[in-house]
Amino acid sequence: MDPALVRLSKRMSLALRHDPGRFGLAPDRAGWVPVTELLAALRIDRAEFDAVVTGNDKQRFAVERGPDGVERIRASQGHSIPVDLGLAPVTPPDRLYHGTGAAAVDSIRAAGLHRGARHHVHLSPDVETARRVGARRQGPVVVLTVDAAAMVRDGHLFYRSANGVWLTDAVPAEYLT
Ligand code: HQG
Repeated sequence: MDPALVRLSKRMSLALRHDPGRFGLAPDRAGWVPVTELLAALRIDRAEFDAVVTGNDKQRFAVERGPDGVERIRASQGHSIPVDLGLAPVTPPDRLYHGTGAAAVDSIRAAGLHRGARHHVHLSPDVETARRVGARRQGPVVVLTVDAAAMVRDGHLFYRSANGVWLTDAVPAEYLT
């Protein structure tokens, strides 16, 4: 994606996931904001907006018409503001993956995966995606394997965001290799 669109995608993520108040926005309980309000708040036009939403490498944003007929947008995952995405638990594949920086691995092996500032721990369906997520960190990337089948057997719940990211509350260390 063109660097200007990447910058705009990051501003949209900030506005929809982390700090809507800074832009004068007030997402509803499920995280939706009317598209016209977002355009006005970010002072962007519809063409730029469409380019980010459709050209997004990860399909981070969902756009739809709400029950009132108003077109709305939300981030499909990754919020730190309180939102209820309304996702139903789903059975994951037997194995999921988490990419991270080598510097975090000792701590993760001791304490398991924590959600940090986000609502959930984010897991990837394949090694390649996990590697890309981990590459956002400094230094060498480590991909950890999560025994999702064992977690399901032990009663842990999993959700899948609209853009295919697997979410769970926490991954205790015993399920990681
Ligand atoms: C690490 C991007 C030490 C964890 C990606 C990660 C993803 C620990 C960091 C989405 C730890 C949190 C989420 C522990 C976890 N000790 N470090 N016990 N437990 N960590 O960004 O999974 O571009 O909140 O390994 O594609 O990296 O935003 O999570 O490195 O889907 O759409 O703490 O963000 O999506 O970092 O990435 P993050 P993440 P977007």
